[in-house]
Amino acid sequence: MATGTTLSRHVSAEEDWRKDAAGELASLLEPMAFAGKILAREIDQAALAGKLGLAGDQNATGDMQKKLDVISNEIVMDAFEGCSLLAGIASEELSEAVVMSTSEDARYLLCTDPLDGSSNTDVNAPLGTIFGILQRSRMGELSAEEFLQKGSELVCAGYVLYGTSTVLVYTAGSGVHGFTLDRGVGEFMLSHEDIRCPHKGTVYSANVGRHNDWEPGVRKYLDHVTEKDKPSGRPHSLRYTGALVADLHRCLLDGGVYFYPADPGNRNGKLRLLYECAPLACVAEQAGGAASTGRGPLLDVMPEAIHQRTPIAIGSVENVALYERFMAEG
Ligand code: AFP
Repeated sequence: MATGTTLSRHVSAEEDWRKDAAGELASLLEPMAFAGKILAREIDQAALAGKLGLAGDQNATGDMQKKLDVISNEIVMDAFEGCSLLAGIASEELSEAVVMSTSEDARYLLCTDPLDGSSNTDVNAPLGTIFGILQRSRMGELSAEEFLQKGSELVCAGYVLYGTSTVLVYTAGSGVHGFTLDRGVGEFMLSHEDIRCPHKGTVYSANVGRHNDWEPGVRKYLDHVTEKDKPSGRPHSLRYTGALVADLHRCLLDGGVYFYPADPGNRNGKLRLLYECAPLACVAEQAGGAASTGRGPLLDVMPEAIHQRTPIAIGSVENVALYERFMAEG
């Protein structure tokens, strides 16, 4: 196609998403794409607009908020104002889920980390936005419990990666597709159709500075991947950006694994289940990859609280399976 394929053109072609939902996918993805375009501009200009540094408050889970954390949350919420399909939003930056539309059409829920990788905001390193869309199990007044669904219930999930280019990646259950922002026309253009995660890779992403706090099985996994063994392609290479979205994107395209295990300071892991790990696990599995808590499929975990944390290993099937084997052996 001479002009390329825009996100909206691709989504409308994917409208067999659910027979009774014609047009709903577009109505849910467009606001997220718009938020991604605005955020790409805000991040690009933040240093010139005095928007770097700390905001001065903590978020719901005790993280010190950066100015861009607050701005990102506002941009995502503004983008969905007036979206009659969205009943509510659960966000890393909000202590409680917020009601959006009370329309009888409001059958969907958004779980989001508006800015993943906040430690990178002031050093021009990668950042991301993570989103997952659930369906309501009932209508009427919204309750927080409606967000507590397994990742396997997600009907749409994805991320925006603000890196050397800005890329939006999503799945609605029919594969994983990537769109690169063409700033000249202000459109996300199809650039990575049907992303397939390599079955195995030779890259791992982890905060190895914490390895002394890791349980024995994880330490043995690290020893294994750093051993010299040319036939099996070891030692593997460490790539760790400080933004899960960026490290996962690499795994999806080149193969490899990202892991953030539990440690004494993070007994249930650091990453949040509902709006970080579950949406990315949905994307990874749809791309032919895998996502685990280290002891079982991450998409099977039933959340008990909106800001619940979980250990995670996500990426190529073989790398995740090997990580699980080392954890099982202890
Ligand atoms: P922030 O958004 O608070 O920077 O956390 C980012 C993140 O959730 C994930 O994107 C990174 O891979 C991981 O945490 C970095 O955590 P460490 O700084 O403990 O390695």
